[in-house]
Amino acid sequence: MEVERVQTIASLSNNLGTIPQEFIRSEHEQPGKTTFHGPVPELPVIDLAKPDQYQVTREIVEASSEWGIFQVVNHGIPEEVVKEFQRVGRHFFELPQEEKEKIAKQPGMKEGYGTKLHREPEGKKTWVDFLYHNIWPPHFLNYNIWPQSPPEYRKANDEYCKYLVPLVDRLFEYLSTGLGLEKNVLKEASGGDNMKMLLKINYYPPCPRPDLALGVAAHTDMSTFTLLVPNDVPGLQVLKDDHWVDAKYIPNAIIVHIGDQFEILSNGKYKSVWHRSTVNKDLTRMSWPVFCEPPADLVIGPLPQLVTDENPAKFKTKKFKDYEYCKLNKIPQ
Ligand SMILES: O=C(O)CCC(=O)C(=O)O
Ligand SMILES: [Fe+2]
Repeated sequence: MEVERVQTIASLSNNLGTIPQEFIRSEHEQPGKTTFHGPVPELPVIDLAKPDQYQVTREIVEASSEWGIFQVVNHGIPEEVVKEFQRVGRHFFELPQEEKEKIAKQPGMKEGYGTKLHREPEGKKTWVDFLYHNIWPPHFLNYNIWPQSPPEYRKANDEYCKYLVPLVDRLFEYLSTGLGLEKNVLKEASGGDNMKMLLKINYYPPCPRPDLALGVAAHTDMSTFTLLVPNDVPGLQVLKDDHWVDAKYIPNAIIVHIGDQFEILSNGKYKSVWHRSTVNKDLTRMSWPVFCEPPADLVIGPLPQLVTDENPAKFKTKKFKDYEYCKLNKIPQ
């Protein structure tokens, strides 16, 4: 099946100065009309190297409860490791189209190169192509769906994971102790060593009408949490107190999104963040979210330790795959 990629549409649109009708969001979504420009507090930035680790825990708990998102600095992933990981990802998207199509996402598959085919309820499309593949745990990886070019692709991803996995574990511990629980509780409740990490690379080509289009429409992630590195073209927006606010680009920071599964496990103490992304008139924006997900058959619900008569369960308990099915098909949970 021939699929039209946004990258191709973009190269035609840039000459015309307009975008196809199906990319023009309805007014209540258009970034030109809905981006908040008033004074707003900035997304919390948390320095993980602070000597007072109790303070770090407090800041993470506060950010996860108030915002559902924060940026971490001094996180232990070397800058050159991130740069190389980003370089190889960008290289893939700059390959000739037929090369990319070799790993095109097949219907029903989660992994592969793709473009959102289904229109959203309002009939609109988003200005992005993407690549999905798992990056952890090693026994779960299918290298057939990984880019073969550049040749350093696999090494750069392995190297990124070498640092990302300990960071994920560390964040699990802060978030667990921050709920008054033993440090291993949240990780175990998310599948322990069977927890999966799914990489998505978003490629947002330049767009002649960034005021009208969206890269990714408003959503919450269904992960436990998501760790994202963007390139230096800003575009992430977060819904805070009913306003769409820009996330500031901080070189070398990692952006941590609380996803639906942490909201559920914490019985609502941590908030899964509504976010979306905008696109740029002249520059290609890219982002590399890693979704930390429970195994499909794991049952997730509010942790019993957090449910009391005064604080009854706010969410249903169900298998992650059932949650995912409802979310993807827009069926109430
Ligand atoms: O590009 C971004 O900054 C956000 C992407 C995102 O939210 C997603 O792919 O789930
Ligand atoms: Fe997201």
